Amino acid sequence: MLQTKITDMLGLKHPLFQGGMAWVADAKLAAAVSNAGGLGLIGAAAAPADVVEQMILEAKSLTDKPFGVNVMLMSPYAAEVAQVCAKQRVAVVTTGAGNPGKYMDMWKEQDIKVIPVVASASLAKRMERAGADAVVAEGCESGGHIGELTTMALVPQVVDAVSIPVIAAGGIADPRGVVAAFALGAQAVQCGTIFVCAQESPAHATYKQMMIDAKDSDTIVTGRNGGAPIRSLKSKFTRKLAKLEHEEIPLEEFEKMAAGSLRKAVQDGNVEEGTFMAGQVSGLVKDVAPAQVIVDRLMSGSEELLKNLVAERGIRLG
Ligand code: TUI
Repeated sequence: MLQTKITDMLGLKHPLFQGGMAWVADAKLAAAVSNAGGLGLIGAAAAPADVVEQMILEAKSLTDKPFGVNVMLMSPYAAEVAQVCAKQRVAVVTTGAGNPGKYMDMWKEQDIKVIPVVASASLAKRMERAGADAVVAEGCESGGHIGELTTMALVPQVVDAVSIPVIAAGGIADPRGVVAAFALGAQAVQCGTIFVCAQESPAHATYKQMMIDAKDSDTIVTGRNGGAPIRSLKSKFTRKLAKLEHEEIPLEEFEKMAAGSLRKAVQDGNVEEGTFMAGQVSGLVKDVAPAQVIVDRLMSGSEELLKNLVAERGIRLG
């Protein structure tokens, strides 16, 4: 068993979070990951507060293990969702796409562990000062909304900037990535892309197959001009978005096209108008498997690799 400051803090079997992916990370997926010993997260994304509350209640009915909610701070419902998390006293809140400072006291009052996702060391420091229990340092290899720095550059600089534990995210989909994250100073990892292909994930069969078929360079970043860059699988639609962006069409027109495209990908498998968010490790995803199998493969492989790293890699010391 791999135990760290994060497994101690949250009472987890494994130092593994599942990403709070928009439309994908529902109650069933989060509960399945928590039941497998990781930390399942419900992705609130842009859902209204009552929908998020229903998902929390459903997850509570499916697991007695800790799970969390990811609050997407660019959502028009972020304030109400933040309140629902406090009311339901979820074990953990993670946040993305912004600064959760104004909600921190409310969550801490309910004994919720608050773990903001950061894309820079400076935000990590601000979050520590505001009372965060840990931070997720997410590199731009990730799917979805991303910052500028890679995981390899970001994680050690965040580790040096704060005293709270750091969870590494972005570009991690197998034991090699997990062990590398520990070497960078992380106390746990967060994986999103591999869980899109969990059997329990509600992602459309087309989305799962696209992920399995994807190779290393099959993701693309769109939306850099609008200030919310999104990494997703290359498709006719995302190539068109990228081209229009290059031609500098008005921002409103671009946003009109992008709006709703996440839902169309996950629920409808619509390749004409969908944005299939995915990380650069899509090429490492080989099959659809139960969450329990994904977690077990990742964590038992990581234990083995950590024990045998030097020998397995043919490295000679001294
Ligand atoms: O949030 C994510 N990934 C996401 S959110 C999402 S849904 C969405 N839809 C449309 C537009 C935007 C998002 C899909 N994927 N990851 C965590 C993350 N947070 N990555 C980067 C950041 C981040 C970036 C800048 C956090 C804070 C920040 O600056 C805040 C500040 O005030 O300094």
